[in-house]
Amino acid sequence: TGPISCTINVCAFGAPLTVGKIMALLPIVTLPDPSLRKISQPVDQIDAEIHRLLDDMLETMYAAPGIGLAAIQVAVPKRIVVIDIGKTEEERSPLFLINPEITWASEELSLYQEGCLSVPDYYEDVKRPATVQVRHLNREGQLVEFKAEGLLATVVQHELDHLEGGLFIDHLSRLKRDRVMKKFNKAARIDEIITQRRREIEHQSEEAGV
Ligand code: GNR
Ligand code: NI
Repeated sequence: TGPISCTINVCAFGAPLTVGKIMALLPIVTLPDPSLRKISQPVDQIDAEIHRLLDDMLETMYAAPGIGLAAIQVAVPKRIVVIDIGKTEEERSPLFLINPEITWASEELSLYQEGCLSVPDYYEDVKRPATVQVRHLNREGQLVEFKAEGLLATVVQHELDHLEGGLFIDHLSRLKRDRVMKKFNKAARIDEIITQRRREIEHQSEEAGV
């Protein structure tokens, strides 16, 4: 998953020039990785490195595919979120939230079936405030506010949970949460056994001189 560059020959004689952004797909951290429980730190300066991270996160989210992504999900413990709930490529309108805060939440609740790229193939209903007021820095570093309702309100809250080390399964009953954790712990154990066995086999064939 190296960087993807777009090289366009803009001059018939000169050397090819790389035009546009060079972007990378970042690996997504999944359960039971304990780093998902870290508290993310505020961004103090929105520089080129942050812009690069925002672009890479957006590409990673679209490729997954997902409608939201917090930086901690790509192993960066910073208070950064990207969201795009557009259903088609034409409807795309990415939101970049830096140091986001919920300044108001409605008493009215709404129920959505949630999923998470860090909890693959598991979906469950979660009840959250139906409408929220969100304050954040945008890509340009301006302090802005917007009101979110419907699916957007749910996704914003799901992402802000990630910044505190939270996951949507924390909103479920202990029984359901334990069942999910157990499934992912077991999958990780089996994965570890397979990896170890593969190393042994590679080691043996090296010794045999194959
Ligand atoms: O892609 C995602 N879909 C989704 C659906 C319902 C509620 C929340 C989400 S967010 C999720 C991507 C993700 O894991 N973001 O952290
Ligand atoms: Ni998530």
